[in-house]
Amino acid sequence: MNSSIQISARDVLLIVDVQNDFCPGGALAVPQGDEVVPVVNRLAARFSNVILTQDWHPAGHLSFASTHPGKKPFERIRLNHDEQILWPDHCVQDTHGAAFHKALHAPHAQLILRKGFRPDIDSYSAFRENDRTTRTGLAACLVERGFERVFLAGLAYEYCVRVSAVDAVSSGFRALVIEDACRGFGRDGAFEETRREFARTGVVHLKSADFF
Ligand code: VGL
Ligand code: ZN
Repeated sequence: MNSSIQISARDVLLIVDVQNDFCPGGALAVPQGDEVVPVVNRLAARFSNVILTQDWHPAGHLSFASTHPGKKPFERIRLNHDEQILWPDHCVQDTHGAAFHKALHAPHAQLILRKGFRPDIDSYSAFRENDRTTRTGLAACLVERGFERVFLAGLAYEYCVRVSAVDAVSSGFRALVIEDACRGFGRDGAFEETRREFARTGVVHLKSADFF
């Protein structure tokens, strides 16, 4: 049994990308992605400080396969800074797919951090875009607010949750991922690789039961 977690004023819950397109029926559905919603809702009710992230791409975004003639979703292309996986069009600004799941309930959320809005840079992380240099401003915001621990939940475990958690640590925060409040695609050993990276970088794993 883990000892239960005491939440303080220096803690923030970061709810990552609980949007229609990442849930069953969406354009880039994470299997059972919608199952995080009740878990996240229960957790959010425990935290005074909640921040939501929202993947928020313009039409024709660089990460969309449809932007690259002849390319198909899930193919990879080489960019100056990195390799880019090409995704189906998803989370296009101001569409139903980009909206939060309708049962997500965190009315006291204090900030909605939109990311991936630059046409030519993808952003998995809530802290730093995929060129790894463009900052989103979230770290400065959390510092100014006096937060020390960032608890993470949401979608997708091995993409946006993973990179946000690792970047939280490299931005000077403690990062704690609430595993059963996340779902991922789970291709090719991605969960194991993510857990190894968490172990290496000091990201802590928790279960939602640790809060209740
Ligand atoms: C995500 C792929 C593309 C995520 C966002 O939220 O994990 N994954 N855009
Ligand atoms: Zn995206």
